[in-house]
Amino acid sequence: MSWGSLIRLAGQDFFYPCNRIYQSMHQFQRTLVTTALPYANGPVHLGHLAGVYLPADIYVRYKRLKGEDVVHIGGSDEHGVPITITAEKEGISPQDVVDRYHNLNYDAFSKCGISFDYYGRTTSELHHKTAQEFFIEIEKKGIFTKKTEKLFFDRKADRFLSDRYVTGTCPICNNPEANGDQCEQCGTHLSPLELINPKSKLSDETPELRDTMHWYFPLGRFQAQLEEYVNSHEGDWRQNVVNYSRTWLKQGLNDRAITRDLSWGIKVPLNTVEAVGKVLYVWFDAVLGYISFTKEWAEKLGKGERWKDYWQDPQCRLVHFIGKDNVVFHTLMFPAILMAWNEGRTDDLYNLADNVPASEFMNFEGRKFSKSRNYAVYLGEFLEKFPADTLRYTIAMNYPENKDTDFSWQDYQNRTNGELADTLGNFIKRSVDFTNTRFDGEVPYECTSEDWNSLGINWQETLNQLDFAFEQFHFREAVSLGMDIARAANRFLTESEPWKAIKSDREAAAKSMAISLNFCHALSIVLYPVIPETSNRIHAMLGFEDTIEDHFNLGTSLTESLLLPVLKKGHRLKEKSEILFTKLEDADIAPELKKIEGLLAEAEKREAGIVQDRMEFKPVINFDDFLKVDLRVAKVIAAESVKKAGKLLKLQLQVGSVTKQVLAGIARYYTPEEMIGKNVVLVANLADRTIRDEVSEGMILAVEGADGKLFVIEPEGNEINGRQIQ
Ligand code: B3M
Ligand code: ZN
Repeated sequence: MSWGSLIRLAGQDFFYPCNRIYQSMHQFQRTLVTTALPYANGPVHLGHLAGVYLPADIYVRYKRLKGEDVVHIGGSDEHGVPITITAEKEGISPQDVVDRYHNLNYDAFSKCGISFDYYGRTTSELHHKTAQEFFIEIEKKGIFTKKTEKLFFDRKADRFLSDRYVTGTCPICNNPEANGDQCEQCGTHLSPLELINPKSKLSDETPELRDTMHWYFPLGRFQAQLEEYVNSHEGDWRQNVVNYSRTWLKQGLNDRAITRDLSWGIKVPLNTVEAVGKVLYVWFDAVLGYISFTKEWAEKLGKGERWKDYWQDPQCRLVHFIGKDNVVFHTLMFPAILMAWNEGRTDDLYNLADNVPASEFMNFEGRKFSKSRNYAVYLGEFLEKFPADTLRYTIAMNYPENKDTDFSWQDYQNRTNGELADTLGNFIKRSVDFTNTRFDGEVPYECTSEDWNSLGINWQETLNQLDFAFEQFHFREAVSLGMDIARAANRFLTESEPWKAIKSDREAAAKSMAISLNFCHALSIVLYPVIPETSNRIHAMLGFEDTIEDHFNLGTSLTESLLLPVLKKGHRLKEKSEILFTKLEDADIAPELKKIEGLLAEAEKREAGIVQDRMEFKPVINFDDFLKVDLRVAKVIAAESVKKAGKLLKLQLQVGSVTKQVLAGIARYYTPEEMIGKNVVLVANLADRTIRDEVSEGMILAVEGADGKLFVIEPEGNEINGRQIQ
């Protein structure tokens, strides 16, 4: 594909003519990159790395290479109910929990070369202050609303129970262990009040309903502004990001409670009776963490006001790297909070995100990562056994940009051995070794710009494509292009056979080596955003005393480093080469494969266990009882998702001459479009039920398969619509 694009390599602009499809409308002077703040409630795994931290790191490293002003802010999300639940389970304080995982995750990221400029914590004083300032500003403007609601209260524990602290039977699928916010079995989002037989997780008692007042953020007030904001990014945001946001916008935005009755969190900063015992909702504070951490970064630099250049100067581009499950918090909720701050002000106005490159998910050996089932490879543990760069490379090659991808040990081994060791590593080592032994460790020839095209690839076009790929978040393409260059260079060296040529035509051999060495250098730069440690080792082998980072910090232009060969005749290499990548033997990954076998066997056992449980049949009913159930074949003639109940589909069923509306908890497994036209089995004489203000006039039959996935039962046959099932 040819991208006719604008390439802005530091200091120089190249306009590529032809069909230029990308040119930033806005010329930004600097970039602020943020990465989702992982809950300090567990270790980060490879799925997190793939979706958020590695792509962000590749992006910021590339921008630094270009000499751009870029700051990468991340940190731990240290509030929220799951943290207090962990603390209670382990009998330690929430502070202990967050200390443990903050340090663990920060270490893992550092080992992985994720280059944060600052990695903060939402428990910091400055963050509490910042979040409270936002609350006060919005409260002062009268934007919040207050509502009194009935909430479950545990008398024994003497406290209100947030959603996660209540469990009970799911009204949709009868799962007896549904959570107050969601039923894990059918995926329906619930409110604790919808649970049948609610119980407190703290005391196992039946909680009582008590009145409690909370502050609400009226998202709907910003509906029009948010629509305009999202629409203005159609085309430059990923389609999934626009779609997720639009789904919410279409449903109409509602008030969201932004306070909770909890002791762990940021106190509501008011001296009123109402505020006693209330903290800010974790998502309200977490997104503001990006701002607080930028302030802390600036303070650490000794330039306290510098954070404003990144948040309040429209010349700064703001980019949030997140996973797809966090989209609306970053495209609707956070922007709405900032809009509320900005409203009526003329100074200290905040920028809204320019882009939100949300990833899809990377699975692990064909299944979803699951922290609760321990089906995961944790980053820190991985890096105790294997090097960071081979992981970074493999993950970049499987970047879940617009569809879910998979990490497998086999793929990791293949890429390490075939691509990194045999292609890249081998090319570099052969180039350096041969020059050392045959040319006394000196670049033996002065390459001309013509020689620079010897690989048979259009170099300028390749750089152009690379720039486009890095800038537009197409990281898989960027790294693939890098590896294509390595392949071409390796082929060039093999085909030019300097080891033979040197006997008859020393100058020809010298030329091949000089070209090869210059491509070693180019590869070290091009691949630096993905494999920075290796790039620096190549840099050292090529005889540079500094690091690649120093090089570019001192203002070396990327254009000069790549557009023409830079290693001049006579440039001295380091005397000794090193092996860049150690191949992975089958024996190295065998224990890992074994571990997965164990995990999969466990999962299967668990699933079989579910089937086992079901063999304990319900109490006997007599035939007449059974005959009371009227099962009919029905056809789905219309289907749509249900407002406020993301897991429900509203189906219109044709049953003979009658139509019925049924709400089914299957939205996670079927799109409305997939359902239309299907034959289903309907319990046609079930009493009506109202769920989320919608009437359901029956039920359709489905069966749960592996991983809790529901399959709708689809009867086949001719002219069976409306027929009774017997
Ligand atoms: N901690 C949720 C998550 O880790 C949340 C992200 C906050 S980003 C401001 O998925
Ligand atoms: Zn359920």
